[in-house]
Amino acid sequence: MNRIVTCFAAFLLAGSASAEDGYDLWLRYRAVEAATYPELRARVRQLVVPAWTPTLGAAADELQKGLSGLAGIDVPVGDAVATSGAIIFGTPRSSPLIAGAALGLERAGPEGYVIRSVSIAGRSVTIIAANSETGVLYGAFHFLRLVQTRASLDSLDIVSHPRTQIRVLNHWDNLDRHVERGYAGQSIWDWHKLPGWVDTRYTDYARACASVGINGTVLTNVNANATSLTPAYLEKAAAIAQVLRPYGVRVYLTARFSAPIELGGLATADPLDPAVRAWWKAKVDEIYRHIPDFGGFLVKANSEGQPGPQDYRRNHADGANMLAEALKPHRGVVMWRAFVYSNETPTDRAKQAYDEFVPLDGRFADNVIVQVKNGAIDFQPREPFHPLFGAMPKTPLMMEVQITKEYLGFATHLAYLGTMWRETLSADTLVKGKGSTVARVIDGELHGYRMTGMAGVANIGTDRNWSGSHFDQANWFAFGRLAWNPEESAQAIAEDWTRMTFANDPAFVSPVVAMMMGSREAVVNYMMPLGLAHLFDTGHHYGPGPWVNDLDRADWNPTYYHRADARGVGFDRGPKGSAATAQYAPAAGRIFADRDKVPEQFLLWFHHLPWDYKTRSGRPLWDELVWRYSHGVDVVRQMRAQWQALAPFVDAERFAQTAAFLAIQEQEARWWRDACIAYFQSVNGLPLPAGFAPPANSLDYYKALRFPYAPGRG
Ligand code: GCW
Repeated sequence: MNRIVTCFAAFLLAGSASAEDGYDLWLRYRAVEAATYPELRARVRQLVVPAWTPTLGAAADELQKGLSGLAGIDVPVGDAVATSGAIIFGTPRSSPLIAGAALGLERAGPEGYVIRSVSIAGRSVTIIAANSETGVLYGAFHFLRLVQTRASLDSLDIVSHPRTQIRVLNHWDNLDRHVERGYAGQSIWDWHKLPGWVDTRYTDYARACASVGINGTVLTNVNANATSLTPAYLEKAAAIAQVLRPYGVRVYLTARFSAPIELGGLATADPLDPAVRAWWKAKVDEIYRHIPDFGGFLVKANSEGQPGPQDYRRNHADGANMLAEALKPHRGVVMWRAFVYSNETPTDRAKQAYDEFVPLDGRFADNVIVQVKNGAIDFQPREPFHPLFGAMPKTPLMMEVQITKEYLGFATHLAYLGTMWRETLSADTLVKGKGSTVARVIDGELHGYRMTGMAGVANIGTDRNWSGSHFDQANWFAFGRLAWNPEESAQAIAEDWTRMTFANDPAFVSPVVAMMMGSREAVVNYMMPLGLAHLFDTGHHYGPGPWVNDLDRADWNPTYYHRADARGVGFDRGPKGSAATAQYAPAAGRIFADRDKVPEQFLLWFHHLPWDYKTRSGRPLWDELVWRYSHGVDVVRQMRAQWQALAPFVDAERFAQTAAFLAIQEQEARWWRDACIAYFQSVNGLPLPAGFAPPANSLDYYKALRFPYAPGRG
C-alpha cells in the first residue's frame, strides 16, 4: 500500500512539468491543455502584423511566441485577415483596418489600449489597438495575460490606460555591479563589458517591464558615482537604452550633485553659480547626443552623506531647478528625492522631510517631480503614509516603494508586497475631505498635478530567477501593475501572477494567493508588530538588533525608535510628544494622536504606552506583543505546511527552492521573535504570558551574532 502511495506521489511530481529555474518569470508560455480551454485555438488562428517597426515587431514577436507556445501550434503571420480567429493589432497609422474601425481609441490616451472582439467581413476577429506603438505592445501583453489566466476570449471590450505617467524602476546598482540592498546576485548591468557585449538578458528585462507597463529605469544607484556621467559610461548606457527603447522603457541616470567638481574640475557645485549651470547644460546636451530619448535624472541630495545644494546654503528647489533647466529643452525630467533627515536636526526623524519640503511647495520648475517614500522613515515593514502626501498641492509628488526586501527578510522570506503598497495607496490623507487617498494624490487627480509617477527600488539581479526567489518576482510584477493602476486590488494582481507563473488549477491558485495575501502581515508580526519600527541590526539590516544604542547617529539606533524602558514602549508623536501628527491634515492627525482611535497597527508608532496598557484584544500591551510575535511565527509554519501540500502542482526545482526558503523563513522568524522578546523582557522585567515558549537562547546569544558578509550592504 505504502509503495502505491509513493509511486502515485512520484507520478504526480513527474507530471507537474519539468524543472524550471524561474528565468521566464510570469511570461511563461507553456502549452495549455486544449480540453480545459477550448476557445483558445479558435481565437488565435492568425496574427495580422501591421508593420515591422521595432516596437510593433516586438509586439508581433511576443504574440507569436506567446500564443504559439500557449496554443501549442505555430500561429501563422500575415498582413491581411485570412480567417476567423485572426488577431489584428496596431495603431491607426500603421493599420488601415484599425484606422477604419470605430474602436473608441480616444479612451485609451497616449499609452493605453483597446482590446475588442469585432466582426470584419463576416469574420470574428480580435483587435488590439492603441494610439501609440508602445500602447499596442502593452495591449499585446494584456491579451497574452488573458490567455495565461484562462480568461474568456469572447466578446472582449477592454480599455486600459495608465493612471501615472512615470513608472520607473530604481536600480541601486553600483558600477562595480554590487547592488545596494540587492539580494539577487550582482547587477544585471555588465558595465565593464558594455557597450561591446550587450547581454540578451536586457531584452528579457525590457519584455518583463513592458508586460506590466513599466516605462522607465534608473540604471544607477542614488548613492551616485559621477563616473556614470563620463563619455565612456554614457556610451555604455546608450547601448542599454537601445535595447530597451522598442519596449518603451526609457533610461534615466542618477546625478551626483558634485559632478561639476569631480568631472568638470570646477571649484564648486553651487547650483546658482553660472559656470556650474553651464557645466550641467553641456553635460545634459552630451547625454542626449548619446541617448536621444533620455528620461532625466534621479537625485539623492543632502541625505546620508550625499552632496547637495545645502552644501552651498541653497535649498532643494535651487538644486532641482538647475538640473531641470538643463533638461528642459530635451523634455527630460528631474526626480528629486525627499528622503532627507539629519542627525544634527534635533526633531523627530519622521518629521524632517516634511519640514524641509513643505516650505518649498510651488517653487520647483515644471519638469521636477519630488519622489517621496511611502512612509516617513524608511521602507519599514509597516509605516503610516508619508505626511508629505497631501501637503504639497503645488508640487507633483511621486511615490517610491522598495521592491527589494531590505526590511522584509531579504530574498528568502516570502512577503508579497502588493498588500503593503495598497495599504499606503488606499490610505486617506483627508486633506480634501474623505476619499483623498494617497492613490489620488500620486495619480494627480487630487491636486491636478502636471506630472505623476511611481518608482520602485528594483529587486533584480543576475540570479537565474532574477529576483532572488520565485515569489519575489511577484513584487516586481505587482509594482508595475500598481503604478499602472494604483487602485487595482492586491489580490487580483496576486492571482494573475500565480496563474501566469505557476498554474491555473484553483486547487493551487487559491491557497497560494491566500498565502501571499497574509505573508507581509506575518513578517510585520514576527519583526515589529503594533507600529514598532527600525529594530534592525546595524548596517546590513539582516536580523534583529532592538538593543543597539551605540551608533554615531542617534537616529540610526533602534532604541531611538522604540523608546522602551521599564514602564513602557513606543514613540510619542502626538501633541505632547514630537507632534508629528500635526503634519497630517487635522482630521487625520487627530485620529493618529488619539490612542483610542489610531489604527492599532500604528499604535506604538504614534504613542508611548505602559506595558499594561489594555489593547483592543483585551490583552495588556506586553501580552499582546508576545502574542503577535508568536502569531507571526505560527503563520510562517502554516505557510510551510501549505506549500508542502502543493507539490503536485509545481515543477521540482521551483518547489524545492521555495520549500527551502520557507524553512529558512521559519527559522529566522523564530529568531526575530525570540531575540525581540528576550530584549524587551530584559527592559521590562515582566514574565511571559502563560502558554508562550521562552526564547530559545539568552539575550547575550542574540546580541553576539555577527554577519559581516550579509548581502546588499550600503
Ligand atoms: O533604506 C535606506 C537604505 C540605504 C539607501 C537609503 C536611500 C540608497 O538602507 O541603503 O541608500 O535608504 O533610500 O537612499
